[in-house]
Amino acid sequence: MLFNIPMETLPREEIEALQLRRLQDLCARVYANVPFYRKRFNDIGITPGDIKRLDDVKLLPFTEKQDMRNNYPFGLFCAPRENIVRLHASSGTTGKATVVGYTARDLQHWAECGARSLCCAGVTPRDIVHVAYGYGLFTGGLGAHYAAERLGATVIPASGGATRRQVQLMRDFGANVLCCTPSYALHLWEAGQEVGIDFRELPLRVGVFGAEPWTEEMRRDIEQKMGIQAMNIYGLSEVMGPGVAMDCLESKTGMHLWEDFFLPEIIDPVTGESLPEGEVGELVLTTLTKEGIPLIRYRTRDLTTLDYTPCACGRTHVRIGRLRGRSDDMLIIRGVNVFPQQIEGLILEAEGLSPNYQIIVDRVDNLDTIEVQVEMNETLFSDEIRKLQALEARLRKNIKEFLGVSAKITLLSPRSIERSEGKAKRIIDKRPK
Ligand code: DLL
Repeated sequence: MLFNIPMETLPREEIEALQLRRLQDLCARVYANVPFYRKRFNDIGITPGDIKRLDDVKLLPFTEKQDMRNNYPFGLFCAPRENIVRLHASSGTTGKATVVGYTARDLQHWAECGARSLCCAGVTPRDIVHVAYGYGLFTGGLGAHYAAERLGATVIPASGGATRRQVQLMRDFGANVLCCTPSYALHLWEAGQEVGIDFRELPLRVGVFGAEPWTEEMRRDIEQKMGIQAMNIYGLSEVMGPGVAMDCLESKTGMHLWEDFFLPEIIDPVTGESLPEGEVGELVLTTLTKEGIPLIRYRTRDLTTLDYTPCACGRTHVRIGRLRGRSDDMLIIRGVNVFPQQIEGLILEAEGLSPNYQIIVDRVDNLDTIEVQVEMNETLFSDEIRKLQALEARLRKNIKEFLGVSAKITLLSPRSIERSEGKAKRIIDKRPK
């Protein structure tokens, strides 16, 4: 089912014509209302009138998270403060928080993107949607909530925490859809095991999982454990929240990015040059309709690809590939680039290991070291020591062979790594800054 058939199947020329009109309007709006952008435009000698073709977006300067921080809290807002009806903010654990304001129309658009995204996952107005993303300044909870309401489904606003109770509520209320981070889905599954609830026997049919990096291996693991379709949803608070892009059931090979609202580009993260379709690079997004805090060429730091080939579902909007990681999450271990997801993939290929892991990076005698701590599942845990040692050696060998780094492997007993209610913390970097 599609939520907005005419828009989701708009032919490419029409999408691009709409994007150009909206881009021109956006440039005029920010030039008139946001001193930061006016100065940026003036500094490089362009005016909104210079945007004549869609490709002219490349004339415009990038916007970065630091620009939002430098203009904390409301400096980049493009609408009068009294027209802002909601604020969200990032946690701000490193530096100042980034603050995002939404007008009533922004919230309508966000709910539309979210409702389209839920439809991509096969969610219908008849479904009961359990939202276990955190509610609050984080966009996950309220984003999924309004998306499901817009669709006309029944929402259970559970938020994070009280995990065992949540599983009981899911059973009692007959939830069909679960929205949360993939790591929290596994935590819910474990809690189910503890209280004797088997997810495969519940009416739960689909998971709408995102907000953190995860692998195809993790998807298969969750699908098998819970007996559901595990779907990938992408979003970021600076740009909107969940629902910027979403997997569709028909292909599951990339997330449709709603191009009437966002103009995507892929660039080389080092040189800033545009990359052609299919090449991995940093996703850059321009918000075409946002009023509260529009962003021009926002550097997301997320690494992915663009795919304009037609999709089996009939939607014409571009697909972004599963995220390869954030450029700022990339570990450089003795000169070798490693993403946590690559390690996750190798862990989950090995039989007997669980998707609960942490990567500890340290520096000893001026050399970077890496330790992968990973929990065993119950079956492996009760196996003989010889088997455990063999598994440890195999994982070490695979990491060396495929990723080119020597890692220490530490197998932990089940449930020894602290569970998170939101985004899992995968990397502990102890290196001096
Ligand atoms: O995580 C918004 C969101 C909520 C998305 C619920 C999906 C579901 P932030 O806290 O600002 O917003 O974090 C955004 O999370 O730049 C990515 O690095 C990462 N991320 C989000 N979705 C995915 C995904 C929300 N599906 C940052 N796969 C983004 C991998 C993801 N990483």
